[in-house]
Amino acid sequence: MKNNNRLIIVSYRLPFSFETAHGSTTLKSSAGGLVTAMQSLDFSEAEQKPVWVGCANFSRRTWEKYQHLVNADFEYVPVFLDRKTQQDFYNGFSNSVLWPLFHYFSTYVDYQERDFLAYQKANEAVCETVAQLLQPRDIVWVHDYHFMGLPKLIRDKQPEATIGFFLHIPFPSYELIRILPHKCKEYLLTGLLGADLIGFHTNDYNIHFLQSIQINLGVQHKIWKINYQDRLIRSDAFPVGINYPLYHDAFDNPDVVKERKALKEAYKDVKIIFSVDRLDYTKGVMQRLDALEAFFRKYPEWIGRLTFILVVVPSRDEIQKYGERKQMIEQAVGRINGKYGTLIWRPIVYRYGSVPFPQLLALYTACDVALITPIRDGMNLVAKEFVAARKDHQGVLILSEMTGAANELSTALHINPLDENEVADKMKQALEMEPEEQSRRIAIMQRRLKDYDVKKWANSFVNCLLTMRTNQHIEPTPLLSAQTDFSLQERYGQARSRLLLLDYDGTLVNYHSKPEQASPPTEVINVLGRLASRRENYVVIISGRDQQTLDEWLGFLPIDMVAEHGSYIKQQGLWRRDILDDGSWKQIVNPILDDFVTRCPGSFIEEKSHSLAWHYRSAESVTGFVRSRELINTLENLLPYKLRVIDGNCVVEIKSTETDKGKVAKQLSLARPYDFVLAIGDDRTDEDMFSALTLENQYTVKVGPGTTNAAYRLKDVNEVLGLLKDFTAETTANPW
Ligand code: GDG
Repeated sequence: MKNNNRLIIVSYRLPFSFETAHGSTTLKSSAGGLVTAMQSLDFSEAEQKPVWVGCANFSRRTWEKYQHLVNADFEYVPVFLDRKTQQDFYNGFSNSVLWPLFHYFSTYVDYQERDFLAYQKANEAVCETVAQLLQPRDIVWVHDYHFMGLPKLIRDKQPEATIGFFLHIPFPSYELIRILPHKCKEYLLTGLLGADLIGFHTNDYNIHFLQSIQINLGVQHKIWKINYQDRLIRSDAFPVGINYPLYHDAFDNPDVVKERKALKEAYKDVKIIFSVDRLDYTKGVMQRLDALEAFFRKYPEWIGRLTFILVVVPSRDEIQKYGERKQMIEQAVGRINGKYGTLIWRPIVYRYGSVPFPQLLALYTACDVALITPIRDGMNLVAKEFVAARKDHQGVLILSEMTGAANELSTALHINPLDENEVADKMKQALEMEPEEQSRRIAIMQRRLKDYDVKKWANSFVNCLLTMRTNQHIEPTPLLSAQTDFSLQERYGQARSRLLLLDYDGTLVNYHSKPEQASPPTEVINVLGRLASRRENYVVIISGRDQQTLDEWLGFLPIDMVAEHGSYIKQQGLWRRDILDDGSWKQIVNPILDDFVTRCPGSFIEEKSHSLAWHYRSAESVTGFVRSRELINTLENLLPYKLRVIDGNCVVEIKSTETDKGKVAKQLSLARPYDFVLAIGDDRTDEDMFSALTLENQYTVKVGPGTTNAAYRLKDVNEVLGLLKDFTAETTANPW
């Protein structure tokens, strides 16, 4: 990485540990996807040595005595947690709650309050360490589910810090996130929102995250950009790559060649199927063994003609679910070997323990088939490494469609890991595949892996993070009342022809739990009447309401009106329809809304000529909000019907895309050469109007808080009425 910002990596694990045997201590490298990815980065052109902060699984004394054994690529900073915190944080909340939940193993979740406290404590301890190291131009890159609270903790201490977060495991559907106690959800999601950039392996994970913050925190996004507490945050997909040349060139590495020769010799009479994973229930090892059994059952002619080399790397063995898994795997291996093996042939060669790099590469390059069957996997680097290693363009990859890698490795044989018959059939297809076909498939995948390798991944993440930082601060929309060098009243006073576009609900009158009761008070009628009586003024009420209601409430005033967001326009006393939509889509949408009314007590449907609105203002607030998110998700499938779903203020409205307030506002503003155009509104639909009016003499005002395209803001309905009254009290003599 070529960069003059120092990189501080934070991950649970440091890439090494110390092992003491027979009185001597040696350094042991850690295996695992994250470590592999980080160690593949090239910092030779970086101006400052990168720092790696992680939890120590060795004592302070060991570190002081043996830190000289560690390579000098990084400045390593271990964080020492007390044993209990470490245990509850790592084995507890991280690996008995987050890991199973995020991999959709919700029944494996074992939530304990003390573990969550330890998780917070560990995040705080790491935050302390990072805060002490942090210099102004540093980039902090936090990795994985162990430290989801960390970005916010760092941000609270150092508001100007540049912080990225990358999740190496799946981010599950919000339905899974719902399972977590409220305080955990809030801690984790607001924790992540402390970052400037949040990265995931796939778009699906990103969308799940965005839905979760919307549903749980009410935080919206606009095309992957989140405006949160006046900061702009981006969340996006960055599929992790591998160090392509390392794996590709290893084919000719003398140690690998030697090991491969030995393997080929040992297995010269059989085909080799290979797999390697950490011992983890997500990796689908049991399903793989079931599939092997199914394969021998279905295709007995293969008995005695293949060997499955199964390498399982120890992992998290203090957690019961992992210990159990080991026993289950070993029993299944014993059963299959006992059932199908002969005195001179064993179907499975099982190794429990990690293998050195040359041996791993020899296995990648000697095998005929790599069988990778996770039930869920954020990415899966093994699949990518296998493909990259095949410089000979031979070998077939069988890959679970439940891995993030399946998105990129399109010419692998994809399988559903639960379908043992399908896996068995694909094994047969792989074992019998012609060399040309193998080569064609491998070549396509290699191109992708070579183009988007680990360096590209890290660079695109860091560059995107730096860009976010540069564009970061959002100027909050200024309050009209706080303007010192600009007076809207003055501009109004100086203008000789004015167009006033005023939204109704939430702008001229406050929201009412029953919309039909929000009739205009005398104060509003008076102010509108006075404004409309000035010959320079053209006053238009631009609303989502229907014509009848607007007519009944305001029809006697000398003003024009726009109903149903532009579907009807009343000018010179006559209503005209401005839309072709025949409303036939309502037959489809109405039953869906009915269902939501039943499931959300207090909500109701309002039917208008060209739109349907589901109001949830009177429903219990959390239920209403959650149901509204569900409804929006459901309705998104209707977009082919040329419908627009508007996420309004306690209302979800469905209308034709033919017209909106923006189109009408533009049309009205162009009808005459006005020298003062003012649009005031409070809701999502008014944003169309604000975006459409951008000329110098066009003034847009949003009522209330929230992101907006408007140029100014007023606090509430009272301020709107105050402004309009100021206009009517205008004494400035018109020069014309
Ligand atoms: C997490 C996510 C995501 C394994 N055994 C040996 C060994 N390894 C190396 C492999 C590979 C890495 O460990 C395993 O990576 P995976 O991606 O397959 O799986 P996780 O450890 O679960 O990683 C995963 C990853 O993070 C990166 O974001 O892909 O979805 O779960 O590099 O080569 N290396 C050696 N001997 C072994 O025995 N030398």
